[in-house]
Amino acid sequence: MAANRGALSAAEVATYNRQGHLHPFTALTTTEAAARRAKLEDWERRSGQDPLKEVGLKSHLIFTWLHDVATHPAILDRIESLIGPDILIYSSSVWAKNARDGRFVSWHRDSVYLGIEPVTALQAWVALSDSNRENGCLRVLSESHVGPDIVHEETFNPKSMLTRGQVLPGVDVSKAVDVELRAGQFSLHHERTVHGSEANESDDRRIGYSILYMPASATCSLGRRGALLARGTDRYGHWDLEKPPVRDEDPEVLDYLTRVWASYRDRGVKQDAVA
Ligand SMILES: O=C(O)CCC(=O)C(=O)O
Repeated sequence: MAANRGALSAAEVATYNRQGHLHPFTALTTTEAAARRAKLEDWERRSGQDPLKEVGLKSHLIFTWLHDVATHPAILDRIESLIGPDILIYSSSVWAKNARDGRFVSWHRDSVYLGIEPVTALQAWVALSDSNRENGCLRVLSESHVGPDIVHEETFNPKSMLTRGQVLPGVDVSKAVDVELRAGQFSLHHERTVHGSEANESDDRRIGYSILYMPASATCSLGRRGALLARGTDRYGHWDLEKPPVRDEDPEVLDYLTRVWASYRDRGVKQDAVA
């Protein structure tokens, strides 16, 4: 069996369990991150679309160059240290803020929408541009993953990147941490960790790619769902296994995703913070 070269140390695992987040780690070289950004921007030019809105649910099934990132050994090795060797990817999304476009992500908790049981899923956030305080980097609230359950209020603020403009009134931000990353680096946070980001006040874009991982043993309380086996074996059969992309924007995959999306909507179930 291949060595798990990027495994977390026992101290890092303890820190993750205590804080609910961990960074920075490196997955891509600066050149590799720039190549992903160029491909994304080429797609944006050709399609005229926002990747979060149009291909936001499972971007790793649509683009081979995002599937490569989502299944990168440097990320999966860390994920394996936290949830074991049998790893599923449920969703992945590109979060691109343009220079000074005023868009932000209010504080929210993803687990509220996911229905993954037990609540062990976690997200990697991979920087495809440098990401810092000025350009609206990801922010996390330390230790919020062990905090009480919370209810989002929906504001539908057009500047919010969350479709319903969810907010958490009165959230205590005294333990907020700026997740500053260079292009190619990534962070990890637990699905219960409250997170968000402020507007991009810089002259360049801020682009991140977030991927949601869970153990193959997890179930979904919202019904039968699809997921991609990223590493290990699925001995449980709780999820419909999705296929890795063989080419970009495969019409069959796009059709599959349209059907998935419609089935989620039909049930009137809020699947995700961006749904
Ligand atoms: O990229 C951001 O600023 C926020 C990302 C986020 O909220 C998420 O991945 O769930």
